[in-house]
Amino acid sequence: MSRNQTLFDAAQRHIPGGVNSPVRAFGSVGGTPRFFERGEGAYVWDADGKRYIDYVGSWGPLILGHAHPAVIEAVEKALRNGLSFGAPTAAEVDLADLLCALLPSMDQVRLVSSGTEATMSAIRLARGYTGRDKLVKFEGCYHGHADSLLVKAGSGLLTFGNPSSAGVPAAVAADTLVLPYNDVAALEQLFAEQGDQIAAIIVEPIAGNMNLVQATPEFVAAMRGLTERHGALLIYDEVMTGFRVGLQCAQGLHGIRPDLTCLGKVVGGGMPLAAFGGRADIMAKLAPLGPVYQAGTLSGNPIAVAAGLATLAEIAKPGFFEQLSDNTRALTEGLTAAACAAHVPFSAQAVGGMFGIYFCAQLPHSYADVMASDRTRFNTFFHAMLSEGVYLAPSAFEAGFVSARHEQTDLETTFVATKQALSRI
Ligand code: HOZ
Repeated sequence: MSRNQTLFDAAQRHIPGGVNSPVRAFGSVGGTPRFFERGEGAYVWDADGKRYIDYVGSWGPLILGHAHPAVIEAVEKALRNGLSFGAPTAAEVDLADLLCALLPSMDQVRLVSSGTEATMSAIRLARGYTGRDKLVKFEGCYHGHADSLLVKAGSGLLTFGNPSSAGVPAAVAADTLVLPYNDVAALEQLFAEQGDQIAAIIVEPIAGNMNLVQATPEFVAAMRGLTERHGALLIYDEVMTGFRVGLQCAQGLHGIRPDLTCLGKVVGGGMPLAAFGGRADIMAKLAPLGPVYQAGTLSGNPIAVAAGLATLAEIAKPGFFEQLSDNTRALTEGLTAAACAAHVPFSAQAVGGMFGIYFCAQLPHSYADVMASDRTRFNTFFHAMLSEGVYLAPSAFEAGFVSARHEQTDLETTFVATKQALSRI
């Protein structure tokens, strides 16, 4: 028996489903999750010693690849001074300054430990600031696992075919208004009817939890215009897109200023660190300045801050995103060409270091479009790629990620694997 299987069997004894986060269980693709022992650059090695080209990158944080020397050095240096103080440190001031310098929409920022904490806190802050309860989110967008956000959500919920979670009180869910992504008319109608009760829109500006779906310019303009007109806030959940699609994140690409922004993944360089921030008058409502409470023992943890600062220093170097974007685009173009040659209905797109692949001929614009893609084909493809040594996200509903350490040879190996895999579906 493979060591991955032995470990998975053992894991299920004391860990629900054998995993500490549901998508890892291979629930929608079937088979045995890989237990990883090591990562270096673009590669990971599983418990059986098999090497994979990794297009998951810990679900996005590892934009510099695994074990980047500058990040490891910064972490080792910080480690020697102690793991946590539960008190302010100079490095977290540096990180806050840097984030506010990089994002024109951000006057102030608070560091937290996970993307879920960031979105949950931003929503509480939006409600506290506006004095309103209702929240607008979009079908297939995933904003972490806080109660009010687990309504028609993406990511792991979709792998089990159920976009909403049990255990969310009906009264809480009732304040979450869910609309189709990219549907301007539905958004206008909702604001016309209930605009004075809406605290905020929260959106993944480039959705990465129902595979990758881009917001149209019309949709972005409608979200900004309607929130402004109705006194609601616009929250950009850039946990996935932040410093992944560009140095000014998705909001830089869209050319707009959200009122609040949530960051995670890349900002922590692979360590548990996230952030939310925005306009000074809104952030002033946060404790200890204002009445909206939010706290965390490990918030601004010095080791995580060191990893985040080291990562941001690397990605801020001239040409970084040009190179990463070129590589990611070359990947999606190569995959598309292979699928075309194999006469398999397929489409793909890339934004910065993030990509989506779909077993359908047209790029999706909504949750419904993504659900219409051929998931059976994806599952067969996923396993064929895995056996060829290419690790894709184990779900048709997750975006993929390329790191700065993926080289031309890795792409070429991926294309050869793709050809093999497509011949089996
Ligand atoms: N929320 C992540 C995918 N969008 C999954 C995280 C994990 O399983 O580690």
